Amino acid sequence: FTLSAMTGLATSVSAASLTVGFSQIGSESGWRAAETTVTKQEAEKRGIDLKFADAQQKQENQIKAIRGFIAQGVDAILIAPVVATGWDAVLKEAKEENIPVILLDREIESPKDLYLTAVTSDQVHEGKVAGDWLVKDIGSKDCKVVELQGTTGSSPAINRKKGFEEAIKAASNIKIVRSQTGDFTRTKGKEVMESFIKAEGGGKDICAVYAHNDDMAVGAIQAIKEAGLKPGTDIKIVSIDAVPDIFQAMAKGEANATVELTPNMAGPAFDALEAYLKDKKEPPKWIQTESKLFTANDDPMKVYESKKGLGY
Ligand code: GZL
Repeated sequence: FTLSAMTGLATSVSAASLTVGFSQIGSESGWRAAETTVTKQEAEKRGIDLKFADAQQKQENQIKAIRGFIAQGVDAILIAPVVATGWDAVLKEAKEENIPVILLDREIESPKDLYLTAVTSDQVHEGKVAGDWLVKDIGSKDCKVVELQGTTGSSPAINRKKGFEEAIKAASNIKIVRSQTGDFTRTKGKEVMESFIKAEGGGKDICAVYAHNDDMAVGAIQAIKEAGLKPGTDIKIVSIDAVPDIFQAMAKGEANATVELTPNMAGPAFDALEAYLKDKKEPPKWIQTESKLFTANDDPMKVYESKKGLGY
């Protein structure tokens, strides 16, 4: 091969590259920011032309962006759906134009023929892993838990609550006494935790916080410290995502456990899309990513270092 022939080959392949629209929820958490970074890296690696739209966590902005992608005639659409309902109409419009849709990191309640596949973790399992850790850590001690829920109506908020409640059901000594959404953000997580502390004897009656993501847990840690209590010892902290900052907190003894969620949903999504478009290979309706428990005993600063460069 001469160099020019090689370059020619390369450009001809990239000329046939795909154009994919990505309707992203927003940047409400460190994990979400990492997912955006990794999705752009995965597209770049494959020579995919990615059209990115940030919805600032509003479903109507996502639907507008999806309609824009359909009008542009993109080859496929990625959606991280902020909530689980209200997608049927716009997904039918994409289907009418034969534009395959892939869901990232959250499920929806629409009929499964309206999307090609969903790349998500098992969020009920995540909640169960978190609850099982707490049951083991607490033993037979009476424990009042406060819960910081994710975005109301989102599949992770619904499923993580369900899984955690399943895990603690048999432990009559462990009770969720307060539960409210912190919308997956640090700011809201801190605000809601402040109200829980006020309502529960200045916080001394609270034994543990279960936060549906690490960002809300980090907000709660701040509120607990400002109330003069020690997060990680006076009040146990268990959450989900495994973002770098939760490992820094663990290293300081201020957090106890997290369930890992990979920000790389796009890799499996693009692989399934290319197999579908090139060889008409139908993927399964669900591509599951794994969930791994990390605690303060797992060398947190080593894990923290390993997560550098992923765009958190
Ligand atoms: C879960 C994902 C959640 C993350 C949060 O799969 O949708 O959204 O756990 C993010 O950090 O806001």
